[in-house]
Amino acid sequence: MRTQVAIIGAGPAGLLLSHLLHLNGIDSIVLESRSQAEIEATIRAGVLEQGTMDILKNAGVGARMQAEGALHHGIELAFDGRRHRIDLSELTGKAITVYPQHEVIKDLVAARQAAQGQLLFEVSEVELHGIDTVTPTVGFTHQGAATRIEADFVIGCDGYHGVTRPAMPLQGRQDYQRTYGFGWFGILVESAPSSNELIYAQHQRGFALVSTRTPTVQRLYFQCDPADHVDNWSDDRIWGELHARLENNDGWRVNEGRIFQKNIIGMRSFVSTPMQSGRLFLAGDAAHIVPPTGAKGMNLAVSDVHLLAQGLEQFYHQGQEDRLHGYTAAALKRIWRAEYFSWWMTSLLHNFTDASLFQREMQRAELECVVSSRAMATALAENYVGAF
Ligand code: RFL
Ligand code: PHB
Repeated sequence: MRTQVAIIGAGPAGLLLSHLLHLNGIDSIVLESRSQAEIEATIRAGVLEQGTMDILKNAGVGARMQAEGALHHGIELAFDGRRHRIDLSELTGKAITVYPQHEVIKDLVAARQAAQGQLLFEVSEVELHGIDTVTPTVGFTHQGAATRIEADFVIGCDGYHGVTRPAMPLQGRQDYQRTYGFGWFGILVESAPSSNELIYAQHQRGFALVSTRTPTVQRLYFQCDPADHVDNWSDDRIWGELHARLENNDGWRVNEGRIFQKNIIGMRSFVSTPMQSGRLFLAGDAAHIVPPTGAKGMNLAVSDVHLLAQGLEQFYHQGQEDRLHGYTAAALKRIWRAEYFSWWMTSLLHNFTDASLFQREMQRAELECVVSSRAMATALAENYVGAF
């Protein structure tokens, strides 16, 4: 098989890149290790920045997002028994949209398939060769047959556990990493929304987050031990924990409902540089991870591939490579900003078991500053909506 751009991974990064290239007349093949049904059912992100919405809209894949996504103009921060609204739109002129990542995936898969794009599911044994030449190849197995793609470029969009980052030459690599001693317990619930806006709660029992998916499905999270197991958490125990962390005596309550999914996710900050070597480029979670507190991961994946698509377009249509050469530097500006914000939101809102009494007071004082100083609230809002 021969193509211009071989893309590994059909997450938001790989699918959007393939679609953006197609709009520019550039041919690609996407290789995905899971099935179409699986990628379209995996529950992950929910918050899209305005810039992400604009990219999806301009690429002609935003119709359902605009019709079904919910525009949110603010978020709430809860601590010390009180809730404080951060008015994102008033402070920044921008808003966010709550539209599930797997719906974005469905829209992108439909667009690629409608354009007869080559999207191969359930591939295995993906191997990269010759990335330091101008004719890299990708070997893989599909439907029992060993196959090979010859391409001009290979783009690693295969997430944190993929095969493309380990294929990068070790010389000159620098990884940056921070792990947190806690995770998030996430549930999906059949109920009406408990709140019109997302609630980020800091509590002595640990962080909790009220988010939403649709008018009838809600997404809730609470800080937990990353080594804990979902089987240790009965529905009653989960509701007890959420009520304790989210409610006070103002009468507001979290709506209970049938819990139909439970999972535990770890939290880490991670950046691997450079994001390119020869004809191999990395985008999205393959190159960097943020803890979910700032809701930035998918938005970063979208902005990476937006930059890459521009670089590849310049290469093919103008015969110039400076955008591709500058990809890592351009992408990292936004990535470090999002790493900083996600780390800061995580530090502001979670319980750190090793925190001293002094550090706990600093955390509370910082929360007070954020909700009482317009300047600090604006800084949070700008970072949250992605106005940078
Ligand atoms: P993905 O989505 O991980 O996709 C990678 C794809 O590559 C496939 N793959 C391979 N394919 C072929 N060969 C191989 N060897 C392969 N190895 C892997 C995988 O099967 C997969 O389909 O990476 P991508 O495209 O970079 O997208 C990143 C986002 O998915 C991620 O950053 C977000 O989900 C993070 N995130 C959030 N981001 C936001 O912007 N807003 C949010 O509100 C938000 N909430 C979240 C989140 C992530 C969460 N979890 C589960 C970590 C909430 C949660 C709970
Ligand atoms: C979600 O709805 O999954 C979600 C929302 C906000 C976050 C993280 C996840 O910060």
